[in-house]
Amino acid sequence: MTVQDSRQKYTPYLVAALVVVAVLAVVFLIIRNPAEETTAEPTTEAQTGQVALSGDAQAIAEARGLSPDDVVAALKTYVPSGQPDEYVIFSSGGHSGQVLVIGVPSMRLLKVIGVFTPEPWQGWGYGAESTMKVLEEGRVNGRDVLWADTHHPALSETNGDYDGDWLFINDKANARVAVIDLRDFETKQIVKNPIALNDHGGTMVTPNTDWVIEGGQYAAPLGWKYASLDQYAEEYRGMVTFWKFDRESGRILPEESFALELPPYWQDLCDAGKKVSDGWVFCNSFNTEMATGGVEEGNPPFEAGASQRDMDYLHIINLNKAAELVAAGKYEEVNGFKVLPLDVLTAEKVLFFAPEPKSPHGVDVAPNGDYLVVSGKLDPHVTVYSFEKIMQAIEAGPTETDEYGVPILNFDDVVEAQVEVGLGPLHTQFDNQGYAYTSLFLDSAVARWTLGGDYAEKNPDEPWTLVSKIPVNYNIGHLVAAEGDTVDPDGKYLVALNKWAIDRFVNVGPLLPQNFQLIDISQPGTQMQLLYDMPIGLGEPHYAQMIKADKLHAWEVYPEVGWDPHTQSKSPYATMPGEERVERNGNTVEIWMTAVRSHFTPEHIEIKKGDHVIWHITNIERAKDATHGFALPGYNINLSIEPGETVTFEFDAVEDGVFSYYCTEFCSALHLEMTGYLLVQP
Ligand code: RUQ
Ligand code: CUA
Repeated sequence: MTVQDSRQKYTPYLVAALVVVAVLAVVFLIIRNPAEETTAEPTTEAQTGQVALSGDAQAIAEARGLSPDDVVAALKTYVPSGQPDEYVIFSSGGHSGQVLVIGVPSMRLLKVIGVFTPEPWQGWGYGAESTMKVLEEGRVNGRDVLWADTHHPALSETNGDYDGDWLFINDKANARVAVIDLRDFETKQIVKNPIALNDHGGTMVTPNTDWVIEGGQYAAPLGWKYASLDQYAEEYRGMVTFWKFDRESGRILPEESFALELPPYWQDLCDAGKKVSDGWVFCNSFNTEMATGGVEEGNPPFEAGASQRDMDYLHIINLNKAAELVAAGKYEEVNGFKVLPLDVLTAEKVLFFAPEPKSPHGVDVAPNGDYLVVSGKLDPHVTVYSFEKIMQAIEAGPTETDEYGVPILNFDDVVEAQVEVGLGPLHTQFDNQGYAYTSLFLDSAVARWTLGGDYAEKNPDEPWTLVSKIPVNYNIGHLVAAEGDTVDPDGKYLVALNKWAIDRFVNVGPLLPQNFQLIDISQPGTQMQLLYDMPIGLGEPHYAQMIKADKLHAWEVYPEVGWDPHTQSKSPYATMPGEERVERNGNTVEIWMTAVRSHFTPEHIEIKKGDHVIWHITNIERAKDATHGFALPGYNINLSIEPGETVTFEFDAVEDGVFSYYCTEFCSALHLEMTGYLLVQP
């Protein structure tokens, strides 16, 4: 069949299918939301016309019942074997306490990075000292907390753009922040917030990653102290913490970090200013009612008590000024951590409020740093603040304060625009065409709307207007566009992070996966196309960031044989072939071992019950992907030793017997033979 024949044969089917799709789309939209304008357009002929299917492909499409739109979506997401994806998503793993790494547009899961929770494949938290140290840093009051509610990952930035070096993520449940090194995609540090037990508005970074922001959530006395709820206004406080990040050491420096004491409103998400607003930080808040719940005592329940007022407060923070005050010693210490007290913040003009409607959630700074977008969960608008107007209002001197003396700017003085986008707006991302995208939780949709100001030059639509909406399935929380929160967004792709999947996948019982939906946003106007559904079956991710894959520069193997990933330098315990040995010193036995396809050296280790064992294993391989595992049954030791890595673990030989250790990665044809005996004499 010639191309011409196949086109001719395909055309009637195409036209029929287009009609059916168009009718179905209209019917669906009418049923779903009769009051709303039809905004999701069927794919145009021009788009589908690009696909000339061969006879085989057409037969497959017909047999599988795929519409022309489906075929286009498949072509846009398919990445052939051996080809890498164009973008990479770093997503929170939700309750799993981990980070998910996903390729775009294929939506292939590339890795689950062990962060707050032990992860067996990576040997994360099963004896390897470098991993145990990090998890121990995450202890809360001396107690192991081996899960987390991870919310917001933040890639490190240089001049407001992702640089592919580091990743940060917070644990909402226990107010912790983790640092991941993107040279080896391993977690290097966990810091526990010394003044708060939970957080939410973390992590976000300032444009050069000098500070990692961790905003609070549920107010409590700072420093994990007790105070009765009757004392809420006096004793309970909110907070935002600024963690100092040091690129050189790859660590957060707690001794150079500090927090702000804030009124006991529930601070929510934050974002760092950029370009014109560099040096400022914005956090939204709710429950400025200071509701304390207690339905059982006849009080309004939290959800009502915290939603009475029409306005809450956008927090506007002069971070540079705050850092100067800390340097000048104007702080107090809470649990050994520097905290700038509220009265200092007000006296020194570090903190301002702007009213924000109604149970706000999320504040997102536009690419040029000139506008801030706030969504009110119970308000169908997004409210856009002008940074310039905020500065003018601060300059003019606000006349009102809240009961803690924090100056309140006049709403009308600082608002640039309000755009009606739909029900339950939450979070906003940006693209390179002058559009903003807001997730609509209640509508289960993504709204595309136009920015005004300088962005208006980029597209023909009226500034500050809703352009179109695309339905998503279902109950979207965050959304992520390619580099969509940087100074230079890419557009192209957007992923909706949907909380509910309902009917999208095979029934796997009452606990359903979440649903990541990939959307093509490359075409202007009303043409957004849903491309792909990816189920997430290990926790509820919150936020994610999407980086151009070529900005990442991870190692293929560790730089030198004998590498310690924790210090990112050569380990003092690096063991080269010929240096393998077992040394006894009193009842301490120290083992220097190598691993290579397909043996461990030594293969026999004989010790006595009661010995203390210090064991080093170096994977001397230089070949890409030549990872060896190491399992020591009975002692809960499980390692992943990547090419070049040296791992150390210790244990007391409290049990006698015969323990066959073995490699847990199918590394070679003789992998099953990669084993040895630890003999513990009674
Ligand atoms: S938020 S609930 Cu990022 Cu919408 Cu945590
Ligand atoms: Cu090494 Cu299997």
